[in-house]
Amino acid sequence: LADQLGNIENIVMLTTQQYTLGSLILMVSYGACFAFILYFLMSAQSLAPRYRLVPVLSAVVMASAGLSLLQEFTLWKASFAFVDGMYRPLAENETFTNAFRYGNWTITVPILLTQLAIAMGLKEQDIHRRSLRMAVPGVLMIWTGLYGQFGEVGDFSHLNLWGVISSIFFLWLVLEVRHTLVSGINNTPDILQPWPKNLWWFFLVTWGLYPLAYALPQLGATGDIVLARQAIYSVADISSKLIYGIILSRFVLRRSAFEGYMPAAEVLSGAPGKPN
Ligand code: RET
Repeated sequence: LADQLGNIENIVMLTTQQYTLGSLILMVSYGACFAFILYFLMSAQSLAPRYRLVPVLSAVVMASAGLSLLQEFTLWKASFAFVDGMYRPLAENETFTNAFRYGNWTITVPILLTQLAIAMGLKEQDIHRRSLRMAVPGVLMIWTGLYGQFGEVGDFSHLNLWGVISSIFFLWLVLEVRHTLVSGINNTPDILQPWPKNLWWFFLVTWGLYPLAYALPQLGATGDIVLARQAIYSVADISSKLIYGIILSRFVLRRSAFEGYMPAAEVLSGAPGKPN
């Protein structure tokens, strides 16, 4: 196995507790995604039309990530068999892999970045240009990482080489995201200026968790590492998609109000001469 590309999940044995915890982490992740689809769709109503796509796109991300994590959960269940008191890999001839996550990111990462350009109140033309300029390094980062993550087992030269290449695209992406935030700050009202600044740090910390999860197998192919990685992915997924979506939605709600937009229901209840 050692000189063959593969994932550490296929060479570790898990205790019952580790196996159950792994199922649980994946279940909470997809459950949270599905639960928030409705939340995001509902929050679109109270926004000025130009910002409505922000929560709608979050709902799309939730559906897409939810399905992908449900798939990881199902795969987890099919990949281990309980034999002699331990959960052993390669049950039902299935090999667990996190590679499907990368497929999901190919869809969600460009969407998350587009949401940022819309939320920063850029002109339509700039939204298209900035989104594209962020999506290109984003997708290249994911695909080089996808190829690299097959080298988790054995010597780590494949993992590290492609990890470095992917990180160069990540740095490029970070610069493009910064550019988007800086151009947006100019047309963000003064009292809302802390939002893009805080978003910048939130972005760096939450997206920075993914390369940590990628590098983790170098600490050893053990059940604890497998579990720690699922936990890091889960925290990263919930923050970079779900909490990020909530932050952006609240930000554009304030922007809408600042730009004089009032949701239909409030216009009615606040109308002169009507009792409240
Ligand atoms: C990889 C490979 C190793 C180097 C780097 C990586 C970065 C991954 C990132 C992923 C972000 C994913 C998101 C998904 C949301 O749906 C590919 C792990 C730098 C930053 C935000």
